[in-house]
Amino acid sequence: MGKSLTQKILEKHLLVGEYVPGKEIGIKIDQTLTQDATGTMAYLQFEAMGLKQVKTELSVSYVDHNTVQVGFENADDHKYLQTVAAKYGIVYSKAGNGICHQVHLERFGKPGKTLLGSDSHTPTNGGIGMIAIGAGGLDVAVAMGGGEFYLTCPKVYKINLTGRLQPWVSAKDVALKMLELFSVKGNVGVVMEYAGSGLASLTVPERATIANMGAEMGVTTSIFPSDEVTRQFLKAQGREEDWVELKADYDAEYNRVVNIDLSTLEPLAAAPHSPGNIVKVSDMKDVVVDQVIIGSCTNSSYKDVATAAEILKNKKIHPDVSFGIAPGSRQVLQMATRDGYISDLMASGARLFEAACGFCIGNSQSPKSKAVSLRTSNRNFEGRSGTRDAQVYLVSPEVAAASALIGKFTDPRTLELEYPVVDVPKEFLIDDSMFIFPKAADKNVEVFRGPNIGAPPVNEEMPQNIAGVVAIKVGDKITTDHIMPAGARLKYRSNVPKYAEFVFEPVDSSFAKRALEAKKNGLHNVIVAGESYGQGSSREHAALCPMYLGVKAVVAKSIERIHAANLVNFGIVPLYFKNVEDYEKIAQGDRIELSDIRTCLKNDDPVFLVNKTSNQRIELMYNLSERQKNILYAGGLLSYTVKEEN
Ligand code: MIC
Ligand code: SF4
Repeated sequence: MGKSLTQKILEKHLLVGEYVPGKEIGIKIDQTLTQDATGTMAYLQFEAMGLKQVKTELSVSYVDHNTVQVGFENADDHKYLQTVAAKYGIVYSKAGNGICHQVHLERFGKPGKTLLGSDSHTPTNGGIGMIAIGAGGLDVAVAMGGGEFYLTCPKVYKINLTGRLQPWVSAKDVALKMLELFSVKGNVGVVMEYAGSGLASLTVPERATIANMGAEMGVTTSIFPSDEVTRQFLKAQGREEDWVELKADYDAEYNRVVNIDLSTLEPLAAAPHSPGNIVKVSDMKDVVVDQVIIGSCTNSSYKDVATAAEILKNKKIHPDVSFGIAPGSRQVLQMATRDGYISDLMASGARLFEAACGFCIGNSQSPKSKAVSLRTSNRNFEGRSGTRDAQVYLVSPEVAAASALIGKFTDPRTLELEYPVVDVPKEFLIDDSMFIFPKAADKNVEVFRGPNIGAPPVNEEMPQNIAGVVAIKVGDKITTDHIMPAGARLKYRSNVPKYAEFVFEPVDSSFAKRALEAKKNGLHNVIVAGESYGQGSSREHAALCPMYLGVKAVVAKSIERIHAANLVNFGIVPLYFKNVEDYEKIAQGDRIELSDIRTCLKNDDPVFLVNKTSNQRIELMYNLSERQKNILYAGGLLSYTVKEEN
């Protein structure tokens, strides 16, 4: 029987376990990436583990999320990242060089290699034929030190693409179609592997857009073969030597095969407040639009910017629309400037933003109250834009530009305009001067630590009994943006005690105080949640800060992959209801006990939650490998790794 491309690459990198879907495996990581918002904690943990230098083929530290620099905190973080990179042999990408996933695709992504990134959109580089996975910063720190990365050996779905996209329909619409088909939950442990004759017409940046939004489905990653299109892209980036041909065997078997005829797709949008709420743009036509922004790691390539510019050339955007554009990288910005596209956009009334995440993470460009905001980014969770009652829709650059022009949601097929076809350039403009390449790991570099940078907190060992209180009960689809808001709070990422004050802020701003009070009184805190808890970002602060507040367990109907791994890494036990109806038997504030939980895990016995307030006994399940149990006993991966080293 033939092999999928996923299986081929994973088997080549297998260090622990066997390639059996559903079982835990440990793989070798060739490359890592971090970004500033997760990076400071990842490197603080790298240091705390006593690791001496990076052992990967390449590790890059990007500064792209928080470049606003209100107050000293961001700039201090940047300097810390720069000095720590120099000390341990990591490439540093300065603020202004672009968004990690876009820049990595341009300059470093290599077909057939593995990439682990402390950002959930790391799978973007699946567009160039990598197994690229998002994880918490601590897992990335371990991988940088040469440790294997553990994941559940995935099921592989084949997405067979045929046909060709019609004019005005683009890669974003494929990504949104996938979300319509698969939704934002229930895809844990799956890799989406793209194949079929339709691939030939999709460029690498378009493939990257599709792989990028796989993150919203909760899959492990998405991957495209490395073919002639990939070779052309790498050649244009001056890196043809990085190309190898990679594809699945013709007789490969998959867990599921789904066919998509590209020629049948139409412009789509994700309506508030979930990337999985898919609507047809043609059904939205009378909706007035207040803000439009093109950018983010999903849609900020040269083609995206150039296409918008071509649509808006010699026209003015609607006077009531605030329209902005954030190119994905300095390469895109420089080329679009050289080729006149930025000037066309400026002439149309666009605002130019830095090549960074910015608006996408909600730390700038928050729309007005109740605004309708059209964005080409990948997440429209409630409040993520920084405006609680804003209605954010996710759309393609084509829909964004057309709607900015008309002032209403606009199906671009209705514009009296020929579709501007923008090809991938034969040669990209290559200027690597905003990377700082390490000389060799230089032990003498003094690491800069501003006052905002604290040591990562270490947890105590797991108690024999978890006894305390249900600190909060939340519903379904709670994202990490609900648990640990970013936006204006981002600047506290390196200061856990301060950042912890904002845990669950968008849901219940009294949570942190309450939890800390209970902890002081010797009670353990437990979180009770519905389905798909911890969707979205990889931010480990959504586990680390609750840990700091004394949270010992999460009991949920289901938990998303990266978050479940982060909980274990910070010594919080992820538990599931055996019968989901039991969710109703617990209320916030109930006194509860999970007796002998340590022994239960050791003996593989079921865990029971005794609700002392209502006198009920609820059976819980867990899905933990022996390695994960040992991490939990130690109180988290940091203590576990330090213990193992000594
Ligand atoms: C996001 O898009 O939510 C982020 C901000 O990039 C996060 C990482 C973070 O919270 O720092 C992600 O996707 O993992
Ligand atoms: Fe940055 Fe937004 Fe991409 Fe996250 S999703 S990496 S915040 S651009």
